[in-house]
Amino acid sequence: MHYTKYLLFLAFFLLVRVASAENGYELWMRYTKVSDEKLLTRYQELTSSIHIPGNSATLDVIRAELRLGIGKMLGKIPHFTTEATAGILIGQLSDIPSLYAGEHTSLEGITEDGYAIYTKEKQIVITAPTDAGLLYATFHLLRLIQTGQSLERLHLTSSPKVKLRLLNHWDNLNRTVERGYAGFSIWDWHTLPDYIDERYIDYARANASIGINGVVLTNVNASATALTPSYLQKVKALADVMRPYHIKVYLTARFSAPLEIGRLETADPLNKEVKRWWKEKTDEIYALIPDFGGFLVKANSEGQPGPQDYGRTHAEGANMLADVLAPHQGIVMWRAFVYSHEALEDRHKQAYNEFVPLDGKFRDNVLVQVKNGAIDFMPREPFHPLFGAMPQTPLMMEFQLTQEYLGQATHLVYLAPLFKECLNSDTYAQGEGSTVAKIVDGSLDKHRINGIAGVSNIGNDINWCGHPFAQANWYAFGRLCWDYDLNASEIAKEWLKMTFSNDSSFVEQVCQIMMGSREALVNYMNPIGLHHLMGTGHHYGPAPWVDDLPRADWNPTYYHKADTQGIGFDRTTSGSNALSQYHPEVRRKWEDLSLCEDEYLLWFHHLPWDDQLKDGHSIWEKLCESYYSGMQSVKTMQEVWDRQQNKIDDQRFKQVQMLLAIQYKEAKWWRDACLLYFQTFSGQEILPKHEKVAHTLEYYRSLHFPYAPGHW
Ligand code: GCW
Repeated sequence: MHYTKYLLFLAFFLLVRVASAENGYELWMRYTKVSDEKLLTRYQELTSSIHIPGNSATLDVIRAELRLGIGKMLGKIPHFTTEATAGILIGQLSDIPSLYAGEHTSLEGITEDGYAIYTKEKQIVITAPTDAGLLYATFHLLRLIQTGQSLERLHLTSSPKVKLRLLNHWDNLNRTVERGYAGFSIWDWHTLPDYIDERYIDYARANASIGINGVVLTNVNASATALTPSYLQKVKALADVMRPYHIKVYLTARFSAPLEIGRLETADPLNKEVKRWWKEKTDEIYALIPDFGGFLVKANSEGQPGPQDYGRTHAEGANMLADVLAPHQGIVMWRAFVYSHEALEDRHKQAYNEFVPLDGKFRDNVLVQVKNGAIDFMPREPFHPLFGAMPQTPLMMEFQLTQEYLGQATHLVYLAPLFKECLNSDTYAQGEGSTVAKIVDGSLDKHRINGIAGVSNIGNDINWCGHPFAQANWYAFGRLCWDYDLNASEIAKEWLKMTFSNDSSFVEQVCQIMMGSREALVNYMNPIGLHHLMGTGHHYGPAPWVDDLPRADWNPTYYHKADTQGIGFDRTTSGSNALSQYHPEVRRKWEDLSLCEDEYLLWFHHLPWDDQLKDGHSIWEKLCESYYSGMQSVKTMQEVWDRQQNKIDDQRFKQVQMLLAIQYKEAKWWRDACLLYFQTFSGQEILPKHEKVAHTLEYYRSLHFPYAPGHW
């Protein structure tokens, strides 16, 4: 008897725990039951029957998503009918009965992938020029329900601002992920093509829900094996999964593939045999995957092979591939992340120097893919000078979602403000208002193709991204590719509601944590324009003292240039003059110390320790204030988070709580290690009002992390 009671108690306990446990797998597509009774009844009335005329694989996934989403949120699976009078009508204009044509059904101004959702009398009508638009509209409708919004008198239209909205996976064929902090690759190459993991489908759903329409499956540090026949079968299997979700697959092309898997003696892009090899390879791919997207290429960068190995230019390499892809409507995304082994030039300048002379020389199915900043995805970088310098070439933006330099797996950092800061920057390429966004979306220079890529932060961790809040960066990336004018805090709120809870105090408070998180990290890692201070190889933790790597520009000391006189990289005319690569209005602002924002001071200037800033602080004081305030912000994040207990499930509450504790510890580590080190040059005290540092500089210098993740 006693034993039975115990079992009952245990069962009850487990039930409660399971009920309040969430592992994050469902991302922002949890579709939790609507709790507001009034709203629930109204939603149920409006969605009880749905008519979707027409047949296609995409329409099938729309039906499946509605069944799942509405079924879970409203407790009633909608009835799919062929009655034109159904509560919801979803179809391309040509499939919608003529009865519904009229003023509201005009798709004027709606571009490919766009859609309209409106109320006509008592019916919700969803229409679009393509099935893809209908799919995006369906997710929009579900989002309205998820976030508790009214479905009455809808009248909205939406079109993406950018055509190619891509994730770049830096996933290797052995399933390690370069700079991946969320486990191993989600692509299980070994069991493909026969075994289709449910996860591939959920991945496609998640991407479609935020408008992502392309996926580069493989690392830019590429393996030619991905192009061999047996791997292409695997790629085909993934392409088949993605297709109904309007997602194209792309591959990275290793430039030396003709040598490695083609048994040719050269990979010279002007060689006839080489051209033929790529043509046949490309035709082979398209025979399997008729809508294959194209190739992403990292060439002559960090030891990767490329056209320069044969005395050819980047344009000659890119064009050779572009020519074989063109008949299939494929594209080449050629990366501008290059810095030469020989050049002693400031690394900031090298991509510009190599690529600007090639403007106008690329085929029209080539995009040059440029990182947001000239160094490498630092917590804060000024925009890359290539934006605005190659008007005849479509420049594709490359952001990094995986947090290589932003706390990796354990720091809560919401990246939408970083993305927007770059996209909103004014290049002055054609006078005021020539923002990076207008260059990237092709509107400034009238380009036919345009795109944004994000280096994925996805792995096989149960919650996909490692940190529960890293999911927000995947989400916000997709939403901003669709419309970069969306507000970062609105996106955060939308994501919080769907991912955690509609509780308004939770959403408000946690949104504040998210919105301040990137600035906090900049302060405790890389304040006032410092950059590249991280540990060698794995890039984990602070190591500003490193000065012994084989290439000068791999060393943190190359970037901060601290000495007893001062600190910072002089990129003005008295230094590397990297500023000369920007348009005059931009250059003048950053050159002039009275105009340059504090955020970029040490990025562009080498300044004496006692130099006075606008706020009255000396450089040394400002460094101290920033490092201490960054760490203090993390403390505040923790306090705010602690108040959210019981507003969300225990499991994710505790996960984030533990991760914030790590973030706090690491913020302190960055602060102490950097200040102690820079103090050896400034010779000045850390003011007594500040908490004492925990260890000696020798201690911080002695730390080693042989198994830090992401370094393969
Ligand atoms: O950010 C650096 C990374 C490398 C990466 C390289 C690149 C894929 O440390 O791991 O390689 O940039 O973008 O090519």
